[in-house]
Amino acid sequence: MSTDISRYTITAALPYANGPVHIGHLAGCYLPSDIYARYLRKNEKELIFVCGTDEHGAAINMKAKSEGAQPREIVDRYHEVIRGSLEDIGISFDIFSRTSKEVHHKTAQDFFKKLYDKGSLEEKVTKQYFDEEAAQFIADRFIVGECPNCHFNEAYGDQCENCGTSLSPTDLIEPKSRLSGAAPVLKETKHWFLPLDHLSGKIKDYIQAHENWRPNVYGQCMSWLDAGDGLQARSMTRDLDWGIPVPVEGADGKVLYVWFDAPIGYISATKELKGEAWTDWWTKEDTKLVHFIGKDNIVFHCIIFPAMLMEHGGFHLADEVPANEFLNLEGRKISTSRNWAVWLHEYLEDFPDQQDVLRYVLTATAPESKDNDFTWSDFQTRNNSELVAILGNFVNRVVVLMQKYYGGALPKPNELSPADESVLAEVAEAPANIADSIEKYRFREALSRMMNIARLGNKYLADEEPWKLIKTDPQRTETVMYVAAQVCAQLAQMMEPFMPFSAAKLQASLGMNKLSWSECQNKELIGPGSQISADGHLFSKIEDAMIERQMEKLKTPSESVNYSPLKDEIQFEDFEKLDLRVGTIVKAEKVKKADKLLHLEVDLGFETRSIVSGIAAFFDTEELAGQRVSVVVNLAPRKLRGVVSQGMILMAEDSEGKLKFTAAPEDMPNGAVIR
Ligand code: B3M
Ligand code: ZN
Repeated sequence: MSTDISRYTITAALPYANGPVHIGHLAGCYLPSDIYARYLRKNEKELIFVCGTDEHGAAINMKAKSEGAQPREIVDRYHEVIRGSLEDIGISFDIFSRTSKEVHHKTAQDFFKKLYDKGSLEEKVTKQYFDEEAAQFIADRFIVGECPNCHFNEAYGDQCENCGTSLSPTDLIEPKSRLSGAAPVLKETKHWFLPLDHLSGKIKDYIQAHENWRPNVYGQCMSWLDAGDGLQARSMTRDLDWGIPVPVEGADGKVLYVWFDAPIGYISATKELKGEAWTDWWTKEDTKLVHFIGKDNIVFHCIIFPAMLMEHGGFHLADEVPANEFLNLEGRKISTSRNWAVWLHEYLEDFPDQQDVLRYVLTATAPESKDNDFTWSDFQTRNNSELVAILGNFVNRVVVLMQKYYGGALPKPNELSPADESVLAEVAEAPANIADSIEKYRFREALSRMMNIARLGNKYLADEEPWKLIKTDPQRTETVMYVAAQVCAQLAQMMEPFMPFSAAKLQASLGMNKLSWSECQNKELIGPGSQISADGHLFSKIEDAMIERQMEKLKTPSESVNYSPLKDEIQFEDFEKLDLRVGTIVKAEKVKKADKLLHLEVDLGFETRSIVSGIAAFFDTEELAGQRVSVVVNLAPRKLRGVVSQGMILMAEDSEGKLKFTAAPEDMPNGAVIR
């Protein structure tokens, strides 16, 4: 551990207050950051561990629209759900704030004003996408389209979550509004841009000074910096009615871009926590600033936020950004909209008092260097064959034998054998080995090293067999039980960062207090005469039935499914304007230079129509001849990539974005009216 660090500022990504948190969020940043914070506290370091809910931006608006609610109602609900569930799983924030607070609004506005007054922001009138049906500008998560970089077809207007690339809405191929589904039009609007292009030299110097960062982080940043046209200026304001008002003249109806205000949330939360002394934690060079995030947040924490801080001046930039990759669930990407997730609040209900099991499994399988997969069967196996069979079994045997032979009172050791000395030496070395891993943000490795203490204890008991020894050599047995108790005591201490609930329980059973990390670097952690209680039970077997129930839950949507937002109410007369007919596709071919479009010939009975449809990603042209379809036949003709389309095929879109035909029954003739 570096000696010239006076204090640590630890941040964990602010979860959007648009829904509950799931195991992906935990594995991504909340667990690793908590392990690190608990480790530093045990090392008696001065630190703050800050987080809170991210309450602006399209994510909140979309959720509000989908429920016909106001954004304020959404953020109030989910701030509480998230705060409570993270607290209940033991994430030990020093503050869990929220960006809708006045202190944050003021901090973010002052920050923006400083950049504005310095002339750091470029005021530009540009063309932005406008949803004519929803009558509002759309950006960020309001707009989706094909990513020009990896061709993921659900990329957002500000970022592709699949490849992490930061985007502008006009980069998207075939963008569409998530409010109305319509293709947006470009309209002029004024915004203030952070000139990342002019700042890229300074940003590159900053990144290159951190070659020690995890390869996935360093590599990602360098690839953006070295990409063809390099960094682009990015708008730091939006045309939205929910967010932090832009504090300058001529900005009515405009708010700060959520990714401008959100990272400043770490600073405003520090102000709440530390008052005027907040500057120690954000401006001093002897502060170590560590951002814990998921990989989709790298561009914002390593490029944009540092650029903002540089431009503002006076700030200390992040020293470490140990971003995790993604956690998948049963082999598939976790998806809130498809309810393919294990929700933290539901886990806590289904597995009461088993917080540490989830903490253990998610740390043991953490996606630290590559995406990883959570399966319920692995969860059960790790609990039953690692926590119960290795750690729990060892502790229980020591506690039971201590009761049986000595009524719980730890005996004085007699002469130590070489085997005893070796075990005690390993007990004393364990904290340094675990610290080495944690200091390198290798929490999986650190956890494994902690578990090795239990393996050491099991082997020692198996080798020494005190249950036999007691009959022939009670003196030797006293020494063996004393040594085994030291192993147990070290486990009780070293479990703390990873499994705080079980650590507290075991410390209580052993009649010991929390020790500092340095106090744990000893061969005797619990002295002769200590009273050890009879309760050594830490973990319970998880039965198949519990796992089957979880698998069942994955198959049934719950309230967490996000349905597409309802459109505004219309009159019957509006509907009557539509002319819908039955048709049959007679021919299909790809449209040149448009990955998603097919050019179809559709037999409508009374004529054959040419129609262009965005279904290429879901169907091969050869399979479409003869497909029955429902067609809107009185749409004004449109030219798409040079091909005239005289109508629209009606498709149903499921929560995964997959398209399926809404076809009429086979015996209904082409041209029949659909009403
Ligand atoms: N609210 C979380 C996300 O992108 C985002 C993090 C903000 S950290 C300042 O899912
Ligand atoms: Zn992409």
